[in-house]
Amino acid sequence: MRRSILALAALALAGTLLAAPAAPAAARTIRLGIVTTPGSAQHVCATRFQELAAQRSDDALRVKIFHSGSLGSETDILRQVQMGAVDMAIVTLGPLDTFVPEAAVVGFPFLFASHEQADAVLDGPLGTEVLAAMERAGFKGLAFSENGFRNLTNAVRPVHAVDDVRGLKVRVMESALDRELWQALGANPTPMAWPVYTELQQGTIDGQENPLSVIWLYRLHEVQPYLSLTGHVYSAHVGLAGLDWWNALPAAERTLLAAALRDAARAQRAWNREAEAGFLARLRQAGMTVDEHPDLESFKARTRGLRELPAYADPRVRALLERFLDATRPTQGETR
Ligand code: EAX
Repeated sequence: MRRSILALAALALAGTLLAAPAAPAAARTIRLGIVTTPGSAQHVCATRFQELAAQRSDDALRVKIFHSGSLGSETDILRQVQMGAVDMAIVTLGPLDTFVPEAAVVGFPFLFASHEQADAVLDGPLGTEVLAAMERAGFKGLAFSENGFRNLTNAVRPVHAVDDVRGLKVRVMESALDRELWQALGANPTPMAWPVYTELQQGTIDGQENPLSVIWLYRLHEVQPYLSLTGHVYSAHVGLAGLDWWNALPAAERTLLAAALRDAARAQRAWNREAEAGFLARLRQAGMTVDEHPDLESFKARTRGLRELPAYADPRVRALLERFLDATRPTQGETR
């Protein structure tokens, strides 16, 4: 008896010694894809998520971040998540709308008047509905982080009013909505995957639109002399997982990961907002001509009727858009 206990103890000890150093028994590596580079909004959220997941699981949940286009474009990343080749992703909502038409609702021009309003709606029941709609395309939508309000840059002329946009070749995301939107604004929109520095440099396209952090991080000031603070669309990011992969996880891991991503998204949004003024100062210092107060009324006059766009033709999507418009209805004196 004594001997067998000793033998068992020895076996257990040997087992401990042979085990990989400090790796908890159930360690899991989670492959997460983003298109952008370290320092970007997606990367800030991804690294915070990585830290929180590791901390809260005693290092059992290890997020491996694939970044800088190593998995292709955001559209490519989404396809890989659908197929299970990648477990999770943080992507811009634009390219998601070709998979999940409800995503186009969030990108309606001049929908949100402020960050606070975007948070209230996207963290509330309407945002939850958009996340839930992702299941129909094989995604588990988990949390909204942010890219920010998008602004137009170009190399041809200062853009003050919407008529200045006429005929500009503007790169847009691979999004159903964005092509229709920029056509309605009078531009000549060209859908392209990110990044687009070379195309701007070579003049294949005249302009593009993105939040200030992206314009700075991708050094677009080197090839785009004019920046107009149009803030025409609030560009959300979404953290999501492949639905089948997600459903196969133990419930406790799903709970931990969902909370970690939500917390990471909140921290990322705060970071983004704090950093924005600094990006504007740097872009100006780098020589960009900035129109801080473009004639937004002229843009809004053109975008008001856009609920009739094909991107909102599906009655389910249209109904959701109407509810978003109701929830964000401007108060007296403000305009959308
Ligand atoms: O996330 O494709 C885009 O314009 C995105 O905003 C860009 O990848 C930054």
